[in-house]
Amino acid sequence: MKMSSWILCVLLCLSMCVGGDLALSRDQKVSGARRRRAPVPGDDSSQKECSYTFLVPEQKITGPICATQGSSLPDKDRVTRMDVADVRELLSKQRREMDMLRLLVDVDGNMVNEMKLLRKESRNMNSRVTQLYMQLLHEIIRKRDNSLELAQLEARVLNATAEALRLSARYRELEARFSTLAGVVNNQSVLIGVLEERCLQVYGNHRHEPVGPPLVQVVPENIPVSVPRLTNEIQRDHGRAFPRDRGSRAGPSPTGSTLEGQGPSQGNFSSDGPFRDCFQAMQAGHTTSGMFLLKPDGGERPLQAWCEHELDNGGWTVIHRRKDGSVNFFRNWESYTKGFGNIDGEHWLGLENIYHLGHQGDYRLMVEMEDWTEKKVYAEYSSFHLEPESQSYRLRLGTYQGNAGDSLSSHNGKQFTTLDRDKDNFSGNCAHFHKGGWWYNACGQTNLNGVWYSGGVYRSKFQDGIFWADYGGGYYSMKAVRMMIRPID
Ligand SMILES: [Ca+2]
Repeated sequence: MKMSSWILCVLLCLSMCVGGDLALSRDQKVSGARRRRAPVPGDDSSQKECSYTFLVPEQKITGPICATQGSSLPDKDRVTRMDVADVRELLSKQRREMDMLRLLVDVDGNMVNEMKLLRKESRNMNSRVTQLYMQLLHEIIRKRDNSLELAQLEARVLNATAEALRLSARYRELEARFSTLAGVVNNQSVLIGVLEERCLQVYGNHRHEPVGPPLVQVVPENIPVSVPRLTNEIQRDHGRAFPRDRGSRAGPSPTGSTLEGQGPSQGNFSSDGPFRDCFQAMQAGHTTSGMFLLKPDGGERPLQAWCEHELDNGGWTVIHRRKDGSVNFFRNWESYTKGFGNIDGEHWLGLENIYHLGHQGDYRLMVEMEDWTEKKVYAEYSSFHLEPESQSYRLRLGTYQGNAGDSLSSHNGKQFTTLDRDKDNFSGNCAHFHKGGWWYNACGQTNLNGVWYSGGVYRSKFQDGIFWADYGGGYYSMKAVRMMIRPID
Protein backbone atom coordinates (compact mmCIF):
# COMPACT_ATOMS: atom_id res chain seq x y z
CA MET A 1 0.00 0.00 0.00
CA LYS A 2 2.78 2.33 0.89
CA MET A 3 4.73 1.44 -2.21
CA SER A 4 1.73 2.16 -4.39
CA SER A 5 1.34 5.54 -2.69
CA TRP A 6 4.93 6.39 -3.48
CA ILE A 7 4.49 5.29 -7.10
CA LEU A 8 1.44 7.51 -7.30
CA CYS A 9 3.44 10.36 -5.81
CA VAL A 10 6.26 9.92 -8.30
CA LEU A 11 3.80 9.87 -11.21
CA LEU A 12 2.23 13.04 -9.92
CA CYS A 13 5.62 14.69 -9.69
CA LEU A 14 6.48 13.68 -13.23
CA SER A 15 3.22 15.00 -14.53
CA MET A 16 3.82 18.26 -12.70
CA CYS A 17 7.29 18.42 -14.10
CA VAL A 18 6.00 17.88 -17.62
CA GLY A 19 3.35 20.53 -17.02
CA GLY A 20 6.05 22.79 -15.72
CA ASP A 21 8.11 22.17 -18.83
CA LEU A 22 5.12 22.88 -20.94
CA ALA A 23 4.43 26.01 -18.94
CA LEU A 24 8.08 26.88 -19.20
CA SER A 25 7.90 26.43 -22.96
CA ARG A 26 4.93 28.75 -22.97
CA ASP A 27 6.80 31.29 -20.88
CA GLN A 28 9.74 30.92 -23.14
CA LYS A 29 7.47 31.51 -26.05
CA VAL A 30 6.01 34.53 -24.32
CA SER A 31 9.48 35.69 -23.42
CA GLY A 32 10.57 34.98 -26.93
CA ALA A 33 7.65 36.92 -28.25
CA ARG A 34 8.55 39.73 -25.92
CA ARG A 35 12.08 39.56 -27.09
CA ARG A 36 10.93 39.51 -30.61
CA ARG A 37 9.28 42.83 -29.89
CA ALA A 38 12.55 44.12 -28.43
CA PRO A 39 14.99 45.64 -30.98
CA VAL A 40 18.13 43.64 -31.39
CA PRO A 41 21.13 45.80 -32.16
CA GLY A 42 23.07 44.88 -35.22
CA ASP A 43 20.49 42.39 -36.24
CA ASP A 44 18.40 43.33 -39.10
CA SER A 45 16.95 40.07 -39.81
CA SER A 46 14.11 40.55 -37.30
CA GLN A 47 11.92 38.31 -39.31
CA LYS A 48 14.06 35.42 -38.34
CA GLU A 49 12.65 33.38 -35.38
CA CYS A 50 14.71 33.38 -32.24
CA SER A 51 15.05 30.33 -30.01
CA TYR A 52 16.44 29.87 -26.48
CA THR A 53 17.74 26.80 -24.88
CA PHE A 54 17.56 26.47 -21.06
CA LEU A 55 19.61 23.98 -19.32
CA VAL A 56 17.81 23.12 -16.03
CA PRO A 57 19.98 21.19 -13.69
CA GLU A 58 18.43 18.04 -12.39
CA GLN A 59 19.82 18.48 -8.95
CA LYS A 60 18.40 20.93 -6.49
CA ILE A 61 19.59 24.44 -6.93
CA THR A 62 21.23 25.52 -3.72
CA GLY A 63 22.99 28.67 -4.66
CA PRO A 64 22.62 31.65 -6.94
CA ILE A 65 22.74 31.07 -10.64
CA CYS A 66 25.43 33.20 -12.23
CA ALA A 67 24.71 34.41 -15.64
CA THR A 68 27.82 35.16 -17.51
CA GLN A 69 27.71 38.45 -19.32
CA GLY A 70 30.11 38.70 -22.07
CA SER A 71 30.20 39.96 -25.42
CA SER A 72 31.22 36.57 -26.59
CA LEU A 73 27.67 35.20 -26.08
CA PRO A 74 25.01 36.26 -28.43
CA ASP A 75 22.07 38.15 -26.96
CA LYS A 76 19.74 35.41 -27.77
CA ASP A 77 21.68 33.02 -25.46
CA ARG A 78 21.76 35.35 -22.47
CA VAL A 79 19.74 34.41 -19.35
CA THR A 80 18.08 37.30 -17.75
CA ARG A 81 17.40 37.69 -14.06
CA MET A 82 13.70 37.46 -14.71
CA ASP A 83 14.18 34.09 -16.27
CA VAL A 84 16.06 32.92 -13.22
CA ALA A 85 13.34 34.32 -11.00
CA ASP A 86 10.72 32.58 -13.06
CA VAL A 87 12.59 29.32 -12.77
CA ARG A 88 13.00 29.78 -9.06
CA GLU A 89 9.35 30.60 -8.65
CA LEU A 90 8.46 27.56 -10.66
CA LEU A 91 10.73 25.37 -8.56
CA SER A 92 9.38 26.72 -5.30
CA LYS A 93 5.89 26.12 -6.55
CA GLN A 94 6.76 22.56 -7.43
CA ARG A 95 8.41 22.15 -4.03
CA ARG A 96 5.23 23.35 -2.29
CA GLU A 97 3.18 20.98 -4.32
CA MET A 98 5.60 18.20 -3.46
CA ASP A 99 5.27 19.05 0.22
CA MET A 100 1.52 19.11 -0.16
CA LEU A 101 1.58 15.71 -1.80
CA ARG A 102 3.92 14.36 0.86
CA LEU A 103 1.58 15.65 3.54
CA LEU A 104 -1.35 14.02 1.80
CA VAL A 105 0.59 10.75 1.59
CA ASP A 106 1.42 10.95 5.28
CA VAL A 107 -2.21 11.55 6.12
CA ASP A 108 -3.21 8.60 3.95
CA GLY A 109 -0.59 6.40 5.69
CA ASN A 110 -1.90 7.37 9.11
CA MET A 111 -5.41 6.61 8.01
CA VAL A 112 -4.26 3.26 6.67
CA ASN A 113 -2.61 2.45 9.99
CA GLU A 114 -5.71 3.49 11.86
CA MET A 115 -7.74 1.34 9.54
CA LYS A 116 -5.49 -1.59 10.28
CA LEU A 117 -5.82 -1.03 14.00
CA LEU A 118 -9.57 -0.76 13.68
CA ARG A 119 -9.73 -4.00 11.71
CA LYS A 120 -7.57 -5.77 14.25
CA GLU A 121 -9.73 -4.45 17.06
CA SER A 122 -12.80 -5.53 15.17
CA ARG A 123 -11.41 -9.06 14.86
CA ASN A 124 -10.65 -9.12 18.60
CA MET A 125 -14.13 -7.87 19.34
CA ASN A 126 -15.59 -10.60 17.13
CA SER A 127 -13.63 -13.33 18.89
CA ARG A 128 -14.58 -11.90 22.28
CA VAL A 129 -18.23 -11.79 21.29
CA THR A 130 -17.96 -15.40 20.10
CA GLN A 131 -16.40 -16.42 23.37
CA LEU A 132 -19.09 -14.64 25.38
CA TYR A 133 -21.72 -16.28 23.29
CA MET A 134 -20.27 -19.72 23.95
CA GLN A 135 -20.13 -18.97 27.65
CA LEU A 136 -23.71 -17.86 27.65
CA LEU A 137 -24.69 -21.01 25.79
CA HIS A 138 -22.81 -23.12 28.32
CA GLU A 139 -24.48 -21.35 31.25
CA ILE A 140 -27.88 -21.85 29.71
CA ILE A 141 -27.23 -25.57 29.25
CA ARG A 142 -25.86 -25.91 32.78
CA LYS A 143 -28.83 -24.14 34.32
CA ARG A 144 -31.13 -26.30 32.35
CA ASP A 145 -29.32 -29.41 33.68
CA ASN A 146 -29.50 -28.06 37.24
CA SER A 147 -33.14 -27.47 36.85
CA LEU A 148 -33.55 -31.05 35.71
CA GLU A 149 -31.58 -32.38 38.69
CA LEU A 150 -33.56 -30.21 41.07
CA ALA A 151 -36.74 -31.46 39.59
CA GLN A 152 -35.57 -35.06 39.95
CA LEU A 153 -34.56 -34.43 43.56
CA GLU A 154 -37.88 -32.88 44.34
CA ALA A 155 -39.57 -35.87 42.80
CA ARG A 156 -37.50 -38.21 44.94
CA VAL A 157 -38.28 -36.22 48.07
CA LEU A 158 -41.93 -36.36 47.24
CA ASN A 159 -41.67 -40.11 46.70
CA ALA A 160 -39.83 -40.58 49.99
CA THR A 161 -42.39 -38.48 51.80
CA ALA A 162 -45.20 -40.46 50.29
CA GLU A 163 -43.42 -43.68 51.27
CA ALA A 164 -42.93 -42.43 54.83
CA LEU A 165 -46.58 -41.51 55.08
CA ARG A 166 -47.53 -44.89 53.75
CA LEU A 167 -45.26 -46.65 56.24
CA SER A 168 -46.59 -44.52 59.04
CA ALA A 169 -50.12 -45.45 58.15
CA ARG A 170 -49.04 -49.06 57.92
CA TYR A 171 -47.38 -48.83 61.33
CA ARG A 172 -50.51 -47.39 62.89
CA GLU A 173 -52.51 -50.13 61.31
CA LEU A 174 -50.14 -52.78 62.67
CA GLU A 175 -50.21 -51.15 66.06
CA ALA A 176 -53.97 -51.32 66.11
CA ARG A 177 -53.86 -54.95 65.06
CA PHE A 178 -51.26 -55.66 67.72
CA SER A 179 -53.46 -54.10 70.36
CA THR A 180 -56.37 -56.15 69.18
CA LEU A 181 -54.31 -59.34 69.22
CA ALA A 182 -52.88 -58.52 72.63
CA GLY A 183 -56.40 -58.15 73.94
CA VAL A 184 -57.36 -61.46 72.40
CA VAL A 185 -54.30 -63.14 73.93
CA ASN A 186 -55.11 -61.71 77.33
CA ASN A 187 -58.65 -62.93 77.09
CA GLN A 188 -57.42 -66.33 76.02
CA SER A 189 -54.95 -66.43 78.88
CA VAL A 190 -57.72 -65.70 81.31
CA LEU A 191 -59.86 -68.34 79.64
CA ILE A 192 -57.03 -70.86 79.75
CA GLY A 193 -56.47 -70.12 83.42
CA VAL A 194 -60.16 -70.65 84.14
CA LEU A 195 -60.19 -73.86 82.14
CA GLU A 196 -57.07 -75.16 83.91
CA GLU A 197 -58.63 -74.41 87.25
CA ARG A 198 -61.78 -76.27 86.25
CA CYS A 199 -59.76 -79.23 85.04
CA LEU A 200 -57.91 -79.37 88.32
CA GLN A 201 -61.18 -79.20 90.20
CA VAL A 202 -62.70 -81.92 88.02
CA TYR A 203 -59.80 -84.35 88.04
CA GLY A 204 -58.33 -83.36 91.37
CA ASN A 205 -54.85 -83.55 89.95
CA HIS A 206 -52.76 -80.52 90.71
CA ARG A 207 -50.12 -79.84 88.16
CA HIS A 208 -46.62 -79.28 89.45
CA GLU A 209 -45.40 -75.87 88.36
CA PRO A 210 -41.72 -75.33 87.82
CA VAL A 211 -40.27 -74.92 91.25
CA GLY A 212 -37.58 -72.37 91.80
CA PRO A 213 -34.77 -72.80 94.21
CA PRO A 214 -35.53 -72.26 97.86
CA LEU A 215 -35.37 -68.67 98.83
CA VAL A 216 -32.68 -67.58 101.17
CA GLN A 217 -34.05 -67.44 104.66
CA VAL A 218 -30.95 -66.20 106.34
CA VAL A 219 -31.52 -63.54 108.90
CA PRO A 220 -28.55 -61.23 108.75
CA GLU A 221 -27.41 -61.87 112.28
CA ASN A 222 -23.99 -60.48 111.62
CA ILE A 223 -25.18 -56.98 111.17
CA PRO A 224 -26.01 -55.32 114.48
CA VAL A 225 -29.22 -53.76 113.25
CA SER A 226 -31.88 -55.55 111.33
CA VAL A 227 -32.49 -54.54 107.76
CA PRO A 228 -36.15 -53.92 107.15
CA ARG A 229 -37.46 -55.93 104.26
CA LEU A 230 -38.70 -54.05 101.24
CA THR A 231 -36.90 -50.86 102.09
CA ASN A 232 -33.68 -49.43 100.85
CA GLU A 233 -32.57 -48.17 104.21
CA ILE A 234 -29.60 -49.85 105.80
CA GLN A 235 -28.34 -48.48 109.04
CA ARG A 236 -24.69 -48.04 109.49
CA ASP A 237 -22.70 -50.46 111.52
CA HIS A 238 -20.93 -48.27 114.01
CA GLY A 239 -19.84 -51.10 116.23
CA ARG A 240 -17.92 -53.16 113.74
CA ALA A 241 -15.33 -52.04 111.31
CA PHE A 242 -12.38 -53.32 109.44
CA PRO A 243 -9.52 -54.09 111.75
CA ARG A 244 -7.17 -51.19 111.61
CA ASP A 245 -4.19 -53.32 112.48
CA ARG A 246 -4.33 -55.39 109.33
CA GLY A 247 -1.38 -53.70 107.81
CA SER A 248 1.35 -51.34 108.67
CA ARG A 249 1.15 -49.27 105.50
CA ALA A 250 -0.71 -46.07 105.56
CA GLY A 251 -3.57 -45.76 103.16
CA PRO A 252 -7.28 -46.11 102.91
CA SER A 253 -8.72 -49.06 104.71
CA PRO A 254 -11.80 -50.95 103.47
CA THR A 255 -13.81 -48.75 105.80
CA GLY A 256 -12.71 -45.68 103.92
CA SER A 257 -15.30 -43.14 103.00
CA THR A 258 -15.83 -44.09 99.39
CA LEU A 259 -14.95 -46.84 97.04
CA GLU A 260 -14.06 -44.35 94.37
CA GLY A 261 -10.96 -43.35 96.24
CA GLN A 262 -9.75 -46.89 95.98
CA GLY A 263 -11.13 -47.49 92.53
CA PRO A 264 -9.41 -47.38 89.19
CA SER A 265 -8.11 -44.17 87.86
CA GLN A 266 -8.33 -43.46 84.15
CA GLY A 267 -5.26 -44.13 82.11
CA ASN A 268 -3.43 -45.69 85.01
CA PHE A 269 -1.59 -48.47 83.27
CA SER A 270 1.91 -49.71 83.87
CA SER A 271 3.89 -50.83 80.89
CA ASP A 272 6.20 -52.93 83.07
CA GLY A 273 5.70 -56.60 83.55
CA PRO A 274 4.28 -59.04 83.07
CA PHE A 275 4.24 -60.03 86.73
CA ARG A 276 3.13 -63.27 88.35
CA ASP A 277 0.50 -61.32 90.27
CA CYS A 278 -0.13 -57.89 91.70
CA PHE A 279 1.84 -58.73 94.80
CA GLN A 280 4.95 -59.18 92.70
CA ALA A 281 4.15 -55.90 90.91
CA MET A 282 4.01 -54.19 94.28
CA GLN A 283 7.32 -55.77 95.30
CA ALA A 284 8.77 -54.39 92.06
CA GLY A 285 8.05 -50.91 93.34
CA HIS A 286 4.57 -50.22 91.97
CA THR A 287 2.56 -48.84 94.81
CA THR A 288 -0.19 -47.08 92.88
CA SER A 289 -3.32 -48.95 91.97
CA GLY A 290 -3.92 -49.48 88.29
CA MET A 291 -3.87 -51.89 85.40
CA PHE A 292 -0.91 -54.22 85.15
CA LEU A 293 0.15 -56.95 82.80
CA LEU A 294 0.22 -60.33 84.55
CA LYS A 295 1.28 -63.75 83.41
CA PRO A 296 0.62 -66.36 86.06
CA ASP A 297 2.61 -69.58 86.04
CA GLY A 298 1.00 -72.10 83.74
CA GLY A 299 -1.05 -69.47 81.95
CA GLU A 300 -0.90 -69.50 78.19
CA ARG A 301 -0.84 -65.75 77.61
CA PRO A 302 -0.45 -62.53 79.57
CA LEU A 303 -3.55 -60.82 80.84
CA GLN A 304 -4.47 -57.39 82.09
CA ALA A 305 -5.68 -57.10 85.62
CA TRP A 306 -6.44 -54.38 88.12
CA CYS A 307 -4.01 -54.23 91.02
CA GLU A 308 -5.22 -52.71 94.26
CA HIS A 309 -2.21 -51.35 96.11
CA GLU A 310 -3.94 -48.91 98.41
CA LEU A 311 -5.90 -51.39 100.50
CA ASP A 312 -4.61 -53.50 103.35
CA ASN A 313 -0.89 -53.38 102.44
CA GLY A 314 -1.65 -53.59 98.72
CA GLY A 315 -0.71 -56.36 96.30
CA TRP A 316 -4.33 -57.41 95.73
CA THR A 317 -5.28 -58.87 92.36
CA VAL A 318 -8.89 -57.97 91.58
CA ILE A 319 -10.68 -60.96 90.04
CA HIS A 320 -14.24 -59.59 90.08
CA ARG A 321 -15.90 -56.22 90.31
CA ARG A 322 -19.43 -54.83 90.27
CA LYS A 323 -20.15 -51.16 90.58
CA ASP A 324 -22.73 -49.76 88.19
CA GLY A 325 -24.46 -52.53 86.24
CA SER A 326 -22.67 -51.57 83.05
CA VAL A 327 -21.75 -55.16 82.19
CA ASN A 328 -24.06 -58.10 81.66
CA PHE A 329 -23.08 -61.05 83.84
CA PHE A 330 -25.71 -63.47 82.53
CA ARG A 331 -23.25 -65.32 80.29
CA ASN A 332 -22.30 -68.82 79.22
CA TRP A 333 -19.51 -71.14 80.29
CA GLU A 334 -16.97 -70.01 77.71
CA SER A 335 -17.40 -66.39 78.64
CA TYR A 336 -16.95 -67.09 82.34
CA THR A 337 -13.90 -69.21 81.54
CA LYS A 338 -12.14 -66.53 79.50
CA GLY A 339 -13.36 -63.50 81.42
CA PHE A 340 -15.25 -60.40 80.32
CA GLY A 341 -15.97 -56.76 81.11
CA ASN A 342 -13.70 -53.75 81.54
CA ILE A 343 -10.64 -54.02 83.73
CA ASP A 344 -11.14 -50.49 85.05
CA GLY A 345 -14.86 -51.10 85.53
CA GLU A 346 -17.10 -54.09 85.98
CA HIS A 347 -15.40 -57.32 84.99
CA TRP A 348 -14.81 -60.98 85.62
CA LEU A 349 -11.15 -61.96 85.28
CA GLY A 350 -11.94 -65.44 83.98
CA LEU A 351 -12.03 -68.85 85.69
CA GLU A 352 -8.94 -70.09 83.87
CA ASN A 353 -6.93 -67.03 84.87
CA ILE A 354 -8.16 -67.24 88.46
CA TYR A 355 -7.25 -70.91 88.50
CA HIS A 356 -3.65 -70.23 87.37
CA LEU A 357 -3.28 -67.31 89.75
CA GLY A 358 -4.46 -69.34 92.71
CA HIS A 359 -2.15 -72.23 91.94
CA GLN A 360 1.02 -70.20 92.09
CA GLY A 361 1.04 -70.35 95.89
CA ASP A 362 -1.13 -69.87 98.93
CA TYR A 363 -3.62 -67.09 98.42
CA ARG A 364 -6.33 -65.57 100.52
CA LEU A 365 -9.58 -64.04 99.33
CA MET A 366 -11.10 -60.69 100.22
CA VAL A 367 -14.72 -59.90 99.35
CA GLU A 368 -15.35 -56.20 99.75
CA MET A 369 -18.92 -54.93 99.56
CA GLU A 370 -20.63 -51.56 99.74
CA ASP A 371 -24.32 -51.06 100.40
CA TRP A 372 -26.48 -48.19 99.18
CA THR A 373 -25.69 -46.08 102.23
CA GLU A 374 -22.03 -46.25 101.22
CA LYS A 375 -21.23 -48.47 104.13
CA LYS A 376 -18.55 -51.03 103.40
CA VAL A 377 -18.17 -54.47 104.84
CA TYR A 378 -15.84 -57.31 104.05
CA ALA A 379 -15.53 -61.05 104.23
CA GLU A 380 -12.08 -62.59 104.12
CA TYR A 381 -11.15 -66.24 103.69
CA SER A 382 -7.79 -67.54 104.85
CA SER A 383 -7.16 -69.54 101.68
CA PHE A 384 -8.50 -69.57 98.17
CA HIS A 385 -7.98 -71.48 95.00
CA LEU A 386 -9.93 -73.20 92.24
CA GLU A 387 -9.62 -76.70 90.91
CA PRO A 388 -9.01 -77.11 87.17
CA GLU A 389 -11.65 -76.99 84.47
CA SER A 390 -11.97 -80.78 84.57
CA GLN A 391 -13.42 -80.23 88.05
CA SER A 392 -15.51 -77.32 86.79
CA TYR A 393 -13.32 -74.90 88.76
CA ARG A 394 -14.48 -76.20 92.12
CA LEU A 395 -14.16 -73.57 94.85
CA ARG A 396 -11.74 -74.15 97.74
CA LEU A 397 -11.94 -71.77 100.64
CA GLY A 398 -10.31 -71.41 104.05
CA THR A 399 -11.82 -70.02 107.17
CA TYR A 400 -13.85 -66.85 107.35
CA GLN A 401 -13.29 -63.61 109.12
CA GLY A 402 -14.87 -60.22 108.60
CA ASN A 403 -17.93 -58.13 109.31
CA ALA A 404 -20.19 -59.05 106.43
CA GLY A 405 -21.13 -62.47 107.65
CA ASP A 406 -20.07 -65.77 106.16
CA SER A 407 -22.30 -66.41 103.20
CA LEU A 408 -19.68 -68.03 100.99
CA SER A 409 -18.60 -71.01 103.06
CA SER A 410 -21.78 -72.85 102.07
CA HIS A 411 -20.45 -72.66 98.51
CA ASN A 412 -17.08 -74.16 99.43
CA GLY A 413 -16.36 -77.29 97.43
CA LYS A 414 -19.01 -76.49 94.85
CA GLN A 415 -18.43 -76.50 91.12
CA PHE A 416 -19.07 -73.54 88.89
CA THR A 417 -22.40 -73.46 87.12
CA THR A 418 -23.49 -71.41 84.15
CA LEU A 419 -26.66 -71.38 82.10
CA ASP A 420 -25.16 -73.91 79.69
CA ARG A 421 -23.35 -76.08 82.25
CA ASP A 422 -25.33 -77.15 85.27
CA LYS A 423 -23.07 -78.38 88.08
CA ASP A 424 -25.11 -77.29 91.08
CA ASN A 425 -26.98 -79.38 93.63
CA PHE A 426 -30.39 -78.14 92.62
CA SER A 427 -32.78 -80.05 90.39
CA GLY A 428 -32.97 -77.06 88.09
CA ASN A 429 -30.24 -74.75 86.98
CA CYS A 430 -29.39 -72.17 89.59
CA ALA A 431 -27.79 -69.93 86.95
CA HIS A 432 -31.18 -69.72 85.29
CA PHE A 433 -32.88 -68.47 88.45
CA HIS A 434 -30.06 -66.30 89.73
CA LYS A 435 -29.13 -64.80 86.34
CA GLY A 436 -25.41 -65.43 86.44
CA GLY A 437 -22.65 -68.02 86.81
CA TRP A 438 -21.51 -68.95 90.33
CA TRP A 439 -20.35 -71.80 92.59
CA TYR A 440 -23.97 -72.68 93.33
CA ASN A 441 -25.06 -75.17 95.90
CA ALA A 442 -28.84 -75.37 95.81
CA CYS A 443 -28.60 -72.56 95.21
CA GLY A 444 -26.80 -70.90 98.11
CA GLN A 445 -26.38 -67.97 100.38
CA THR A 446 -24.81 -65.57 97.95
CA ASN A 447 -24.47 -64.73 94.30
CA LEU A 448 -22.27 -61.80 93.40
CA ASN A 449 -22.81 -62.31 89.65
CA GLY A 450 -26.53 -61.62 89.67
CA VAL A 451 -28.47 -58.62 88.39
CA TRP A 452 -27.25 -55.18 89.53
CA TYR A 453 -30.36 -53.62 91.05
CA SER A 454 -30.35 -49.95 91.85
CA GLY A 455 -31.38 -48.91 95.32
CA GLY A 456 -30.75 -52.03 97.37
CA VAL A 457 -33.99 -53.86 98.04
CA TYR A 458 -35.48 -55.28 94.91
CA ARG A 459 -38.58 -57.18 93.89
CA SER A 460 -38.09 -60.40 91.95
CA LYS A 461 -39.71 -63.80 91.87
CA PHE A 462 -36.32 -65.37 92.45
CA GLN A 463 -33.44 -63.93 94.34
CA ASP A 464 -31.40 -62.84 91.36
CA GLY A 465 -29.75 -59.69 92.71
CA ILE A 466 -26.17 -59.24 93.93
CA PHE A 467 -26.93 -60.52 97.38
CA TRP A 468 -24.95 -61.67 100.38
CA ALA A 469 -27.53 -63.33 102.54
CA ASP A 470 -25.75 -62.70 105.82
CA TYR A 471 -25.75 -59.02 105.04
CA GLY A 472 -29.14 -57.73 103.98
CA GLY A 473 -30.74 -61.03 103.06
CA GLY A 474 -31.58 -62.40 99.66
CA TYR A 475 -33.57 -59.39 98.50
CA TYR A 476 -30.96 -56.74 99.02
CA SER A 477 -28.66 -56.09 96.08
CA MET A 478 -25.30 -54.60 96.94
CA LYS A 479 -24.14 -51.41 95.29
CA ALA A 480 -20.52 -52.39 94.74
CA VAL A 481 -18.53 -55.57 95.20
CA ARG A 482 -14.91 -56.54 94.67
CA MET A 483 -13.25 -59.93 95.00
CA MET A 484 -9.48 -59.81 95.39
CA ILE A 485 -6.77 -62.33 96.10
CA ARG A 486 -3.32 -61.89 97.59
CA PRO A 487 -0.57 -64.28 98.62
CA ILE A 488 -0.65 -65.22 102.25
CA ASP A 489 1.98 -63.31 104.22
CA1 LIG B 1 -28.74 -78.47 88.82
